[in-house]
Amino acid sequence: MKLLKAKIEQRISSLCQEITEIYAKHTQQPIDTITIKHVLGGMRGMKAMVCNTSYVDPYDGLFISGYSVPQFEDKTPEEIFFLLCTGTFPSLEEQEELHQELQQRSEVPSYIWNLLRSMPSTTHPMTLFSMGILAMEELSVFKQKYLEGAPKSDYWKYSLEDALNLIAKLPALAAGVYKILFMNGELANNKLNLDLAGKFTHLLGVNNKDASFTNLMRLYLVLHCDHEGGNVSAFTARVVNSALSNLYYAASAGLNGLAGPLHGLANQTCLHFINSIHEQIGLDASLNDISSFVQTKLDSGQVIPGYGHAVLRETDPRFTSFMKFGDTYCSDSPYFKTVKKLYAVTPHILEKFKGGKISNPWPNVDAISGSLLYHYGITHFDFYTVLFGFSRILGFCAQNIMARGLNQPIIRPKSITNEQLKELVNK
Ligand code: FCX
Repeated sequence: MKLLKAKIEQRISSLCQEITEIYAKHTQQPIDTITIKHVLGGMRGMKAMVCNTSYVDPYDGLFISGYSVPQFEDKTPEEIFFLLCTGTFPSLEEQEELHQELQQRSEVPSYIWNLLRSMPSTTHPMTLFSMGILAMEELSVFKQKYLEGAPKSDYWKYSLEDALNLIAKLPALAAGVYKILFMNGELANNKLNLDLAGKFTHLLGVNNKDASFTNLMRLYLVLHCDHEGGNVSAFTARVVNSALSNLYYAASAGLNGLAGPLHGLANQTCLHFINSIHEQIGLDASLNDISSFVQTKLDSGQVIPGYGHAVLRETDPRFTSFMKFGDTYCSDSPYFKTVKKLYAVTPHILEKFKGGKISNPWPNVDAISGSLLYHYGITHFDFYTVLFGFSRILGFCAQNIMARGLNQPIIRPKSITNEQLKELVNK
């Protein structure tokens, strides 16, 4: 992986230089004010870390190295991983090198399958996926090199090794989890020379003759790859890796955060929500019926999954990107149609809810992704978060390769007690 390594090295060197200059001249310069709202409100919005892989604008959504969603939605997950790590799209030669690297590293050790098969069949797919990654931790090159006394300046190189080894195995691991839990458990040939999305759909064996399904998976893996540094899963992965726990530990931990219903699990919950509409009202529910359904859920204290966001203040461009795909390939799907109806009514209801307390009434990516997967025959909703996780690991890896390259220290914010808080506000 000579070419990828050289590009990352270049980027690290230039980012390091910038950071060194900023640090030397402005060490004590305030860039934000920490208020009580930040301290008691999940630190949302507080500028407290650097992340160069991506940035989320409240209105224009995700940017990867300056490229907005419409500018990268037609790329492959491999190209996006390259972009996250290096800040540039790969040349054809760089793409080929990365493809070969991933192809060579794709075999999942057999003990992982034994482990996953030994779990109760009621285990959540995300648990198996996270366990599988955690159990591969013994393969960590970083861990080995650290024990051998590798210099700090080389840490990112071993993180890169771990990243490639891990990412290469994700199609087989994710498809294997699905097959073990929902099919006959027999695993297909993982040796075929395919890209990440193609390999996943081939190994999954659901609808894999339909090229548009593989295209959907490509888009899915691209759109969920990263969402700057402060979201629950990426931040968790960063914190864990900052203790120099290797990328397998960090990715597994990040996935455990992604598994929450306020974060990645929302895509599963959205499908349950749509199903309840279909069961209680019917496939052809009118906009009025859907409005009443949403209002009733809100009145009973429930969250409307797929709507709202901690950072975004407009319709998530990732939602829009999936909408374009749905209009082209899934326009007859009752699930997709209900997503569109929900989009027509929900923001107006949320805007008024609790006297306008909701910061963002617009849909996020989770409001639509599952309806497209369902259309292509992935009907086990609880698997959807695994696919979110598969994609988000690209971001975890890139963020932590950068963090090690920039020699970022262990993350350790200070907590205070109520007593101390009272003293501070009464000063
Ligand atoms: N339905 C009902 N109430 C909602 C809501 C929704 N979709 N979104 C926000 N609210 C409520 C909050 O619960 C809060 O009420 P409270 O003060 O009584 O507790 C109030 O509105 C203000 O919250 P707000 O500041 O707008 O939002 P937060 O930053 O606190 O929370 C999330 C952001 C994403 C957690 C919230 O909007 C939510 O729960 N959405 C539904 C779940 C979801 O779609 N999650 C996926 C998000 C994302 F895309 C991802 O991480 O994958």
